[in-house]
Amino acid sequence: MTGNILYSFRRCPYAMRARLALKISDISYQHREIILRDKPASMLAFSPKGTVPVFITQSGRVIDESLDLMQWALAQNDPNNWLGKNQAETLKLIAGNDGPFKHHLDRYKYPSRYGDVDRGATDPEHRDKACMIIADYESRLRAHDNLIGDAASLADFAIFPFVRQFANTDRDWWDRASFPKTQAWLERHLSSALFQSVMIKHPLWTE
Ligand SMILES: N[C@@H](CCC(=O)N[C@@H](CS)C(=O)NCC(=O)O)C(=O)O
Repeated sequence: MTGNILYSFRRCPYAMRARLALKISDISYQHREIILRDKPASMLAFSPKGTVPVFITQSGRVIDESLDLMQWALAQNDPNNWLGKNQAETLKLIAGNDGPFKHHLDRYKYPSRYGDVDRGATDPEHRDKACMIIADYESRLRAHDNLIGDAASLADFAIFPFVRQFANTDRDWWDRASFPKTQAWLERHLSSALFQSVMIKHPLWTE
């Protein structure tokens, strides 16, 4: 093994959060862009569960959970002190995102995949349930510029890629929703040079 390797998919929010942490910690790697319906055999050999991101360190360690990868990268180098915030609170917020928020997001976005074939293009019931979590973000963002205090930290970078997906599911609805602080927070992160830099397009990697 000569260097770090990342298997990634541009539009995957888990891969986005991993790329954000790898970028801020200035860890270099070979980027292997994949598509989910045709995963490379080498990726599945490293991590049979078949989800992105998958990172292989130059010493051969496989990290195939996005949050583990963020924490691994920031443990090497954390110039903006993303890890410096209340850890218990951070992990609670991320668990709420990866659990209930993602659950409702998937069902809001793809009702027919979850058996709710009568629901139409999007499912407002699951949107409402996701909004209960957004309402918590909104009250936090009324008090501070970011989810845990004024400075952006691990929680913000782990979560905003999912709020992005939620917002993009029905952009007109999101633009009219009354979450002014969360809307502004999302826009700030989306327009940052950091986010732009991890969204550049890579050609598909082939074995
Ligand atoms: N718990 C994993 C979840 C990663 C995940 O589910 N990624 C999605 C793409 S956004 C995936 O690879 N799904 C597999 C597939 O669609 O075949 C993590 O945090 O890394």
